[in-house]
Amino acid sequence: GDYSNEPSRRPELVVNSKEPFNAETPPPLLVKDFKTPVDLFYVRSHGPTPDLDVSSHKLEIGGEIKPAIELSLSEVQTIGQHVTIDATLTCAGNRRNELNAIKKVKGVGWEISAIGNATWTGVRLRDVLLHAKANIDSPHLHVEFIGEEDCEEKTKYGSSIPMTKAADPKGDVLLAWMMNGKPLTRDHGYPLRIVVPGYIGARSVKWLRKVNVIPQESQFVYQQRDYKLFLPHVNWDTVDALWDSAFSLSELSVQSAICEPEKDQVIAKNSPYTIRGYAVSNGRRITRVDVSLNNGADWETADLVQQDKREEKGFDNRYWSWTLWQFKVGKFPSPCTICCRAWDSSANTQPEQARNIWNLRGVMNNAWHRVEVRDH
Ligand code: MTE
Ligand code: MO
Repeated sequence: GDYSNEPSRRPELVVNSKEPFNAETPPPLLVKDFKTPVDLFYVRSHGPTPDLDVSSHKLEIGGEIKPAIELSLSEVQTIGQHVTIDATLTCAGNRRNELNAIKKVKGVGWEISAIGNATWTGVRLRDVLLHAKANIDSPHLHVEFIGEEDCEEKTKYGSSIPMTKAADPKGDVLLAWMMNGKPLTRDHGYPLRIVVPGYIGARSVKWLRKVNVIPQESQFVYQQRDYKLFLPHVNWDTVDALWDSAFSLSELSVQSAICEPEKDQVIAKNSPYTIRGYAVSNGRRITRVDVSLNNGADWETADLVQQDKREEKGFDNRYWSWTLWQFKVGKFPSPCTICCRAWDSSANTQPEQARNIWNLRGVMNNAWHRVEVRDH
């Protein structure tokens, strides 16, 4: 790939891979704002960053849509009502480093910040599909998204979601051109990207070039290989026979993490300290976050500081934004291991040990998050 025309980036970002660019937010900055600043938002790219010209960029709607339709960004913008939705985006590989520490996994390393919360403005994918006269009532169809760039895997970036999510008016899937009220930046998909709230970030395709209505899941590696779960005993010799029967990841499970203190931080014994973190669960409301100061032997309830206000508007299970929480400690019992776990409105919670959910691709780690604190 040609990496000679990459955009400039904030020096605060923690870079996990330079080419392609993969970087995450320092955890204390992550919990400062309910909406993550765009230039501090994690970046996960599989190839060089496109530098697209909005005046010539075209979106194609095809697959079963025949003949295919070509749309400019301004034409996309006239198709439906403009909608603004708050949604957290998170990579299925978030917290991969903890799995890698147990046993080596394959994939870009991530600590706890391959996640961010933003406001997205666009038109509903549902309206675009209706405009293209797609059969949105067919439950067997899938909608595939293809990006503009050539990835390091020597293919375009492609992925899909089921029509049932794509066309669900409560699914809130957008063709978005704005993030936090400004045009998308190059790193986040300028000029147009898909945003699939509640699904793994891999489905929110950036630099969107094509939308295809197709009879089965996308055949791109990013759908068929990269984002699948296996048992802990499956290794690189045995996985080949299992790829096709394993399901492609889509909806996220319940997740939470401690952003302050950071790992190995020093907190003087018996001093006051406020623990902060995030929690999110695929549209379900976060109902409780528990914190333990002794590695899970005893638990207390954290304060939910800020969360999506969708309930006031009468919407169910569309809490796409994360919840920020805090737990104030009067006398910190350093040294200790603190941990957190979240619960959602269906009483889903997180598994105790990452080793039980270890998988060779290192995806979907939502084990209790532990942070060791020192006293000097
Ligand atoms: N879209 C394209 N075209 N190319 C990519 O590499 N990466 C995906 C998704 N969309 C990707 C893409 C993955 S794995 C994630 S987690 C999100 O974009 C990250 O979005 P962000 O970089 O805006 O945070
Ligand atoms: Mo991702």
